[in-house]
Amino acid sequence: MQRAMMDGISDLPISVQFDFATGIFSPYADISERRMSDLKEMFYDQSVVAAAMALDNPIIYEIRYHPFLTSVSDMGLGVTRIFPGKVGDEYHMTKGHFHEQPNQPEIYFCVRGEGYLLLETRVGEFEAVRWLPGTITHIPPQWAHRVVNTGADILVFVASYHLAAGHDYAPILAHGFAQIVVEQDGAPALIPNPRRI
Ligand code: PAN
Ligand code: ZN
Repeated sequence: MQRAMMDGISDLPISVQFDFATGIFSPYADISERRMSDLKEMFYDQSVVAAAMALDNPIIYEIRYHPFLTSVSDMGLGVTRIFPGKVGDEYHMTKGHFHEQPNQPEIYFCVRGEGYLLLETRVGEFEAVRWLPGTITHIPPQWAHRVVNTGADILVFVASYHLAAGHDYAPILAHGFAQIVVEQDGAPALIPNPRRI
C-alpha cells in the first residue's frame, strides 16, 4: 500500500489544542498509563514498591500521544503528566530510555510543575537539568532521558520526536541513571544511584 493511502496520513497542516490548566491536549490518538508495576525495577526501595503494588498499584504517570504522519515524515507528539509523590524517599519519575536509532534527538518542554531532567550517554556522561515551567531542552541523540517530579503539583511536559527513533529501555532497566533524586531534609537532592555502588 502506498504510504499516502494508509490510515491517518495527511500532508496538510494539523493542529491540536493544549489545555494549560489540565495538561491535556485534544484530540489525541492514544493514551498510556504507567503504574508502579510498570516501573517496579526502577525505584531503589524495593520493599516500598512491593507494598504499593500489593495495595493499589498507583499510576505514576500517563502519556497522551498523537502521530503526525505525512507521506514522507513521522513526527510524534507526546504529553506526559507525572503525578506528584515519592516511592520511599525517591520522587516519581519516568522510566527513561535511549532512542534506538543513533541519529534521533528530541525536544522536551516543561509546561507545568518542577523537577529535573536526567540525561546520560552510553559512556556515562551525566547531566541533571533543573526543570521549571518554560524550560525547553534539546536532548541530543544517544542521551538517555528521564524526568523526575520533585514538586507537590503534577509535572507536565511536551515531547516532540520522530516515531522512527524507537525506544531502548534495556540499559536503564539494567542499571538506572548515574544519580537518583530523593527527598533529604525536606528538599530534593541528587545522590549516587545505590544500584551502581
Ligand atoms: C516521551 C516518553 C514519555 C514517557 O514521549 O516516552 O515521556 O517516558 P518513558 O518512555 O521513559 O516511559 C519520549 O521521550 N519519547 O521519545
Ligand atoms: Zn525519548
